[in-house]
Amino acid sequence: MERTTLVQFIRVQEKKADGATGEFTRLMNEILVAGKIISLAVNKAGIGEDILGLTGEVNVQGEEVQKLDEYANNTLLKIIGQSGCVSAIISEECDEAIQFKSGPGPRKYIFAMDPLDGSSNIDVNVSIGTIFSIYRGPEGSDDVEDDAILQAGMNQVAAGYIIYGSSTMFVYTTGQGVHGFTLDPELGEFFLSHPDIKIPDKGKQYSTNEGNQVKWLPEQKALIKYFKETDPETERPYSLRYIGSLVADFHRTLLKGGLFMYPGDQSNPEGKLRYAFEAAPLSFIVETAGGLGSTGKERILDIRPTHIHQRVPLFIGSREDVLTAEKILRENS
Ligand code: AHM
Ligand code: MG
Repeated sequence: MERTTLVQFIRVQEKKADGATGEFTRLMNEILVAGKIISLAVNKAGIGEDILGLTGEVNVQGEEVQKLDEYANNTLLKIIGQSGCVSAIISEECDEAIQFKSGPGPRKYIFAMDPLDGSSNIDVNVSIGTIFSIYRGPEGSDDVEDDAILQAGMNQVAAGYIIYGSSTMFVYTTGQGVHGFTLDPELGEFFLSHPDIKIPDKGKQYSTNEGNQVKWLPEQKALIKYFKETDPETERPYSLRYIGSLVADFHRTLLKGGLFMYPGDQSNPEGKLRYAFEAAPLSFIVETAGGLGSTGKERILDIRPTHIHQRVPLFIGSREDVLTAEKILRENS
């Protein structure tokens, strides 16, 4: 059977694009190399490699840094930074934007990443992932202004994630379909396994950390109550599925449909998840697949962040389920 590799797929897509210079293909190739290196490290965590556990440091978010977090961050920074394709990288693990002022290539793009999301799950063999997002930057500029770094999600050129699960998958979009590739561990190549993914218009599952209920606002409590009620016409009650690893929860929601939520609450009105590293890239993917990404009040992709580590409430998934959530939240607030 003839199989399409990720490299072949990206090359063919680029050929179809008007005015393509090959720069984007080069950047994507670098991401997939970094993805393979991180995948290998995740698979080997715990055997011989000294990369399981905590580094003893606390990151900019105030969370304990896992060794694998640091490893993934350094791997991506090095490979993408040296590629000559980017003028700046913003990372969930780095306080400030990192600028690349010299080196080969036109440094056309700005790269945003959560190098290893769901890191509290590393030590317990639960799926984790890398999330990335690509914006166009000011070409050849030596100083990338905040304006170029903090762009609205709808300006994304591409977004994707790599899930390190029972298999490793690379899922990405440039706005022309969402495509998934599975890593063949023997060949070390990603092969097209999920072409043109479409999220079901409505699902039967909701996904949230219900342990936070006591802190939730009344409208969020009303929404969860709705999903638990019995109504055969709307296929309720919904099932609850929550892994606590965003890439894994999102991947399931994308393939099966339903609604993932990380709402704001009394102590954290903006919720937990970050706009640039989590909400915006996953919203670009879900919208391209036919779903929606919302704060509960407005479209995620329309927001222009004001700082790199800005957080935002997130309601993401099947179109009908997100619209239902917006309606119930509105009616109860
Ligand atoms: P991280 O980026 O520090 O790994 O944190 C984000 C993770 C997401 O993967 C997940 O959706 C969320 O935190 C889970 O949070 P909680 O433990 O509050 O349910
Ligand atoms: Mg994260």
